[in-house]
Amino acid sequence: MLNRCELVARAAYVLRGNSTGSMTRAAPDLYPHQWSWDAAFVAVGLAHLDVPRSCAELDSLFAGQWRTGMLPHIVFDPHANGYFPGPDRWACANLTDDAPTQPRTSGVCQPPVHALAVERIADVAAYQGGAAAAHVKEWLPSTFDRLLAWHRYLARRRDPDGDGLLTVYHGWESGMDNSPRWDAVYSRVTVGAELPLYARWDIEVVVDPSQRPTSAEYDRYLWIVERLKLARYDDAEVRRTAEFLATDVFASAVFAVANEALADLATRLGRPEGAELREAAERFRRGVAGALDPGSGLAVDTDLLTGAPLPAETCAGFAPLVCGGLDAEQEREMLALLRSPQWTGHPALRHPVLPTTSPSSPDFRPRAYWRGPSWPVMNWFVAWMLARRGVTDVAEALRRAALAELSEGSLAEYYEPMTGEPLGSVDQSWSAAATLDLVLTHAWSD
Ligand code: 2M8
Repeated sequence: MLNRCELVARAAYVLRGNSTGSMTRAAPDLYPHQWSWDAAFVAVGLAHLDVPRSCAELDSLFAGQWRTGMLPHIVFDPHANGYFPGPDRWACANLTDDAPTQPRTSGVCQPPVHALAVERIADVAAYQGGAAAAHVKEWLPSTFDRLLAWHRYLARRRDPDGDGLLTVYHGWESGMDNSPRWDAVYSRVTVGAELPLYARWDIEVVVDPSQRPTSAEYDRYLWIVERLKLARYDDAEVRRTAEFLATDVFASAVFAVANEALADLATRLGRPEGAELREAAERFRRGVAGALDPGSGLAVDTDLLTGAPLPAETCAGFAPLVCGGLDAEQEREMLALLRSPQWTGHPALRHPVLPTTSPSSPDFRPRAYWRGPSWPVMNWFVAWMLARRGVTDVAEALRRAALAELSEGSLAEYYEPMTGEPLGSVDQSWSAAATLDLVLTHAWSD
């Protein structure tokens, strides 16, 4: 077990090792490119070490921003090979002028945590003062513009009817790829014989296939990519032809609170968009609160092709705790559920962390990627959002549990929640970032 100082040193070493100079690989072998929400989280970790490098991380990601404002889920490193599907399979710039030709990118997006990362980076820089604070002051105005374009893309194209819930076109967009949240939606996706052949990279790196999605799941992932390509990644055409179309309650909660952070930034920069952003924050907060399922006590996604709710006992159901919006009693009940034996209070858990699926659910698989393991990045993010909303006792309990899990030192992508066994990739960048922020923010905010 590493102590706090050793953990911080280890995390800094991992981020240094995964850096190509201006971008950080999400993981050394499994994910040799820059992923969107990973990059935002990594930038927060880096801020504690080197503020200009942290800003450069986000600049590198934003270099891949589409003309529509969409921030793609992968910005490919031209010097890295291996990962599948790579830029040739996505073929974005061949199919639409909205995609940049350089850097090459994927054609879907991920949860919009970026404005929250920028808020945190600005706070860390302000704490450090001097050159760090001066650097961020220079960097913020152009970053605000890029974030605004990203938020307008989401508000307009991913919630065209204004009900305060973002639409996703692929499970990858949720970041929780094989979560039981999406089982019913995927079960209706029929893979055509014309799916081009492919070879998976992930199971070359993670040799125990039970820790990764199945082949049948991968076929569907790749099939949806082909459907998006047929629609030339055009949002209206995708909606018209999609086989996978759902609301994402967790991404919507992220978006609510990210709009609030961006509105605060607008005020700070004297920009006129503050009211528009606060209105968006309220609209999505209402949308998320309205998705509460009184039966399970969790918020649920909706299958937009059938109109059916998608009940699942996953960590995404706690979305209202990320953004607020419940009435006082509902909030109390949701916090009690979070701490109950169904979740962080489950007696068999090694640490009181938040597993990705409830250990009491029939869907729970303790080693299977987003179907049960505990993810340091989720524990950190939920603790951070709770603390941001002033729910400090629950945030602190989660923070301690996350650090206890991480202190075995491999900074794994995810953990078997009953045994604490590290799973997936080791030296995962966002687990290192989580470690740095969980230890160091606490140190300076005390
Ligand atoms: C995982 O997703 C990628 C596809 O985007 C994969 O499995 O190949 C997810 O955990 C996702 O949330 C994460 O951003 C990405 C990189 O860490 O890996």
